[in-house]
Amino acid sequence: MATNRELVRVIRSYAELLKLEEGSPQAFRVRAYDKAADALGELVEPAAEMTRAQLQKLDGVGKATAQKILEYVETGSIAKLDALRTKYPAPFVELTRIPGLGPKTVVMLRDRLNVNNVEDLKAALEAEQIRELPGMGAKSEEKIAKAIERLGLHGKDRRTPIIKVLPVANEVVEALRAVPGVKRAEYAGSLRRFSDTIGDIDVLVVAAEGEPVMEAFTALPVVAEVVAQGATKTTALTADGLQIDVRVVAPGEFGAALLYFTGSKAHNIELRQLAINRGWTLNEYALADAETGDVVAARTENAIYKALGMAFVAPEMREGTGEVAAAGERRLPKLVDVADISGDLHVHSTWSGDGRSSLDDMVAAAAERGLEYIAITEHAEDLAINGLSRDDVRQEAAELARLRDEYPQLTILHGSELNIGADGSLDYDDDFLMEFDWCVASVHSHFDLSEAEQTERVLRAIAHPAVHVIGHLTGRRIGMRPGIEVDIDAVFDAAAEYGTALEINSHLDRLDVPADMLRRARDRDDVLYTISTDSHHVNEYANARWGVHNARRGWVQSKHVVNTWPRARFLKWLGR
Ligand code: DGT
Ligand code: CA
Ligand code: CA
Ligand code: ZN
Repeated sequence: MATNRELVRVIRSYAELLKLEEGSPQAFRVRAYDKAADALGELVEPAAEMTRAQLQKLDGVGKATAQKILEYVETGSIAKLDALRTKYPAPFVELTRIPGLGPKTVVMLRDRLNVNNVEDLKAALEAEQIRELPGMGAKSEEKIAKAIERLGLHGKDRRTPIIKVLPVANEVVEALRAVPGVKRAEYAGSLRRFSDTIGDIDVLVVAAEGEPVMEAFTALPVVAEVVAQGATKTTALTADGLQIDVRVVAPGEFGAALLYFTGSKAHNIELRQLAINRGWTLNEYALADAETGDVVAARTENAIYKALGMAFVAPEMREGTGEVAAAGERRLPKLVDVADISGDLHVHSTWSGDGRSSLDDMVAAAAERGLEYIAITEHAEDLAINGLSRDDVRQEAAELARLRDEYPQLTILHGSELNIGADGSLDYDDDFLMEFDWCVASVHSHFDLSEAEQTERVLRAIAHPAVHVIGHLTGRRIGMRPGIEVDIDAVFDAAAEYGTALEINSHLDRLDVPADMLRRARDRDDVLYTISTDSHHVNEYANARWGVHNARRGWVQSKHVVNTWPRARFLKWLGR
């Protein structure tokens, strides 16, 4: 029976391909299917067991969507979706990830220049053919070329943003765990290390026999093509061209296999050297004596690290950037953990144009999650379609006063998410700003300025007395929009000097500040962070865990994350 997770994936693919068909991401049908996918994602009961009438009662699910869901549940596919996949193959759809190339443009590129993938596009750029198309010029060619470069879209060895990979990996491991004889199924590789983009999914399964596992795997609905099938290793592709490697290992070898296939390669190489120094070998089967072959440790990762004289290294840190030495010398940082989070300092509601849950619902959900404090931070007035006027701000303040009475256990800060202008200026005026309890300042525009200009505008916002934190520093959307270029060391220096925190935004397509930037400050004690969800819907509070994973990848310690602090300490720091 189709799981909700599977249905969400299928309906999302449909919405994505409809964008091309309809020529716009904002088309009514596209938005309808996206909304339906949201509704399915929130559902607790299995959608596959629901009747047509029940489905249509779901928010966002209309007649056509209900029909598609039923078709999928009954037949395992949707004829229209299959037709769209044939018409718009994955390498072609990938073109829409490039900023400035909307659905209409990529279809035009295909019609006029026979551009079917990133490779073709690069060739067309080199031949200066793009500038001849309506609405394009030499400047657009330059922009596109730069975006391809910065997004790392190279055609052949293409990488997929983590937001697309994680649901697929979860679908696979959950299905494999249900196969008879399977004791464990986990994903390893770059996904377990929580990389921003993923080359392929590596899944490890513990089972006595491989064949039944591989039979079940290759029969999964998410598998579109089997590349190679064996009893211990099988490789398959999804309809989007994402590769999944499944390996079956014996229970006694699971730790060694998990360690090896989690990587990274650089981390593995350092561990292997430590093993060699002790007269041992380390591979995907065991840590063993080089002469006798006697197994030293193999069952758990922990046992292997311990035998090598090291502390356990969190998967997010295994990048060969000093973690092996630190674990050997017992000086690994105490990483932030999701259980440490006690507040959320970037929260929207329908007061913002793009909010999707009401203020009352957002506050109720925060209280229900047991958060000690939140900051309601609607968009500010300079964001034309979304922002709050001064009048709105005053009205919302009155609502918050009412909600504070209703939820005495929750501290509700009246905040704002300000827009950092091209010159670093902010919304409203300084007197008005000082009345907020909490201000996030974020870049939402002018992504193309030079590094010097970007750094300048961010530094100006950091120095503003009303600003407590900089939101999603680079503004990147992983694999879709390159972030602004900033002098990150200058940003850290200024943040430390003014006591302004840096937000680690938890949205899976943002994860911003990026981990490699965070790592540059790992030895500093003077830079503070928030890990916030930037929620626009009650379901998004749960995204905090993604922000935490990203922070851990950046070696961020709990003590430096202000919203891990208990309320009293946090409020004291805030000066109230
Ligand atoms: P990806 O898939 O490109 O996002 O990155 P990974 O890290 O998942 O790499 P992948 O799928 O090629 O291999 C999974 C893990 O297997 C990798 O992290 C470490 C291990 N591995 C692969 N090839 C080698 C190798 O040549 N030497 C060593 N020591 N480990 C390897
Ligand atoms: Ca991989
Ligand atoms: Ca792999
Ligand atoms: Zn926001």
